[in-house]
Amino acid sequence: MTKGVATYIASDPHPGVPRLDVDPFSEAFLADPYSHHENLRAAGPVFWLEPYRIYGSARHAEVSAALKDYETFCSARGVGLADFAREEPWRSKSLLLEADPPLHTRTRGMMNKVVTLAALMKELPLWQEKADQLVDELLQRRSFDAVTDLAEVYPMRVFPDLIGLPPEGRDNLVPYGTATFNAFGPRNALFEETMRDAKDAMLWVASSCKRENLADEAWGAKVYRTAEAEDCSPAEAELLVRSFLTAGLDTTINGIAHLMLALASHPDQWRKLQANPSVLVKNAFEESLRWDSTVQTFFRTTTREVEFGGAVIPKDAKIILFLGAANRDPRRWNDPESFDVERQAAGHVGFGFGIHQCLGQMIARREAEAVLKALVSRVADIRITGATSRRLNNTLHALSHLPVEITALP
Ligand code: OVM
Repeated sequence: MTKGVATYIASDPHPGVPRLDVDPFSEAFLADPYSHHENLRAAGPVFWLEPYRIYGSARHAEVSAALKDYETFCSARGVGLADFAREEPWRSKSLLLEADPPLHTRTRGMMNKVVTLAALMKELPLWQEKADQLVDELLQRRSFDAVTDLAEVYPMRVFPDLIGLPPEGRDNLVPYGTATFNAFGPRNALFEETMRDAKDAMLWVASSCKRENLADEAWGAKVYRTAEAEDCSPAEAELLVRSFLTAGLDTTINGIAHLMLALASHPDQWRKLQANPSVLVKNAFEESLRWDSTVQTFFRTTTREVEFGGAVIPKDAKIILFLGAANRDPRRWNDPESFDVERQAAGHVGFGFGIHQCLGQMIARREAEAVLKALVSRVADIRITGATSRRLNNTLHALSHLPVEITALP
């Protein structure tokens, strides 16, 4: 293995594979991925991206099929551009995200005993109270930023306590998540910037995963206790806690941010939701994840030559899966560009699909639903009052600002 620069040059694709000169990590693409997706889907079920010499897929059928076939499309060689068989990973591999069976079966099985609906249910009254309180505060102000004053605030008020993280230094969580998600992409300016900015955050995260720094009754300590009973070592438990810290904040923050964007920009859907919240609150969040997927891309690596999407992909090839594009594939969804709270959004791949499907999806849903319930019972309407802005990330579709005004229900 060589550190840093990969010396490996992928062989040319088979003649039948469409070749695209598209860079999905360019600023233009990252700033507005949806305007580029149709070009990718139209190219074919599978294509070759010349700038990185990798395969890609952007249609729902193939993206789901690749995610489902974890034996052929493996994760242990990294779910970013770097192939861990040829390049040292920038941090020790995640025992969940960057693992295959049988290791993944053991670690995920253990974590499924920590992340349970029953355990989550105990948190919900407090989570709702906190969401209600936050929306009451925002109603006092009327005008606020739905990203910095809501989406970035609410998960920080519930998630770190759920894990039992040290009270000091929690503001390191988002920079650490941002860095990890940038690191799934190429070594571009975003990557370099993120690695410079997240040095302290990396140290804080490493120390916060240690048993002695986690509150006794919360989920971090529960990982260590469950690990003992389930054949995972304390060293593995420490790394598994890291997965919570990495994947738990920047994802939910942008999920809630896009939910707010969806509702604020679709007043008709907001009215539908208000007319029938008991049915539509759950659906609205699911649809917002389909409509704007926080995690836009993940990669897999082939473990054998495979016939896929009418092409032959060789062994040891990287393939980028465009989750956000699959979620708006017209072959799968009617009127895919429209945000419709009544749509059956199940089957979207915003949480992935198959054995790696998001471990924290219940947490994400309960957070978003608590916010949505607080809004629906208090707010008459949400109006966008200024320019929406984004921050670019190699993996996440992320918002930085969404100025809005809300008015109270009579
Ligand atoms: C992990 C991890 C990191 C980033 C994302 C993720 C979306 C998991 O460290 O396990 O899931």
